[in-house]
Amino acid sequence: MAITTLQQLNDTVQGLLQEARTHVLAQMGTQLTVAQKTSRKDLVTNVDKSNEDFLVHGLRQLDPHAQILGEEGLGDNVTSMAGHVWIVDPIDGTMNFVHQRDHFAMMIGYYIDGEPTLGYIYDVMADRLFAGGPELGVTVNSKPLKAPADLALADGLFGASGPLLIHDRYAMQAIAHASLGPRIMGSAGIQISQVLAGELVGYLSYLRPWDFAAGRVLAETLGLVVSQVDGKPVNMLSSGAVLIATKSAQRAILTIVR
Ligand code: 2AM
Ligand code: CA
Ligand code: CA
Ligand code: CA
Repeated sequence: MAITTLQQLNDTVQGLLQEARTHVLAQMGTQLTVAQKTSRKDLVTNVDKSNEDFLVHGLRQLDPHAQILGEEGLGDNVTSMAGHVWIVDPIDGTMNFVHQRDHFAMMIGYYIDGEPTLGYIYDVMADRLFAGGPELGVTVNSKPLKAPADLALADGLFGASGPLLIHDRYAMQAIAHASLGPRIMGSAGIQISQVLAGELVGYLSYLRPWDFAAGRVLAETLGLVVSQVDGKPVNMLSSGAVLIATKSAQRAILTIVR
């Protein structure tokens, strides 16, 4: 079937992710191959690679002229956001995947000429798929998701990053103290999905493009704000501290960091 509308593309990508989930669950029943990338805390498995390969090939069929950026390097060497760009994190939370067999996500972000267009965060074990974008709204397992309330930092749980909280970067201990308490999941995708669902008032972490590409699309669609810690816009092709929060929580956090 030829894809002519964004809704059809959205449906097809959700089907691709469900198929990917089936493969990942099957591979979890076999011995994993685990390797270190830069350190003992930075892992990659055979499933990260095979799932990226599956998703990149699937997206390539849907959108043959697009550029595809994948964490494990099986896509293209993307240096510009011009045209159609897909950004893929095949397994977000690889450490959780290896040690917990839970609390990991697949993520895909789609940008057209730099404009957030479609986003997907799939909590694999919970079978909870967040999907959509500015034109279509956001759904969870195909049911419309309402925008979360504009809670203040003082009235919500704060999604922290383990390393940033331990080393107190970006005033993270003060931010956590000002909130109802910090929560750390070890997966950007899971924590961003909790902000989307109104379960966290914000999330701050040092992130690479594939960690926040999907989340940015979904968060902005729901009236949440995505920025650097100085309030400046994020750049989709660089890494840095990224804040995803309600408008009220963002105001409080920017003041604390400043
Ligand atoms: P990953 O599992 O896809 O690598 C907690 O570790 C979160 O931060 C996960 O979402 C993880 O994504 C991401 N992450 C891990 N190491 C990172 C690094 N060195 N820089 C940025 N993000 C990282
Ligand atoms: Ca990784
Ligand atoms: Ca990631
Ligand atoms: Ca990953």
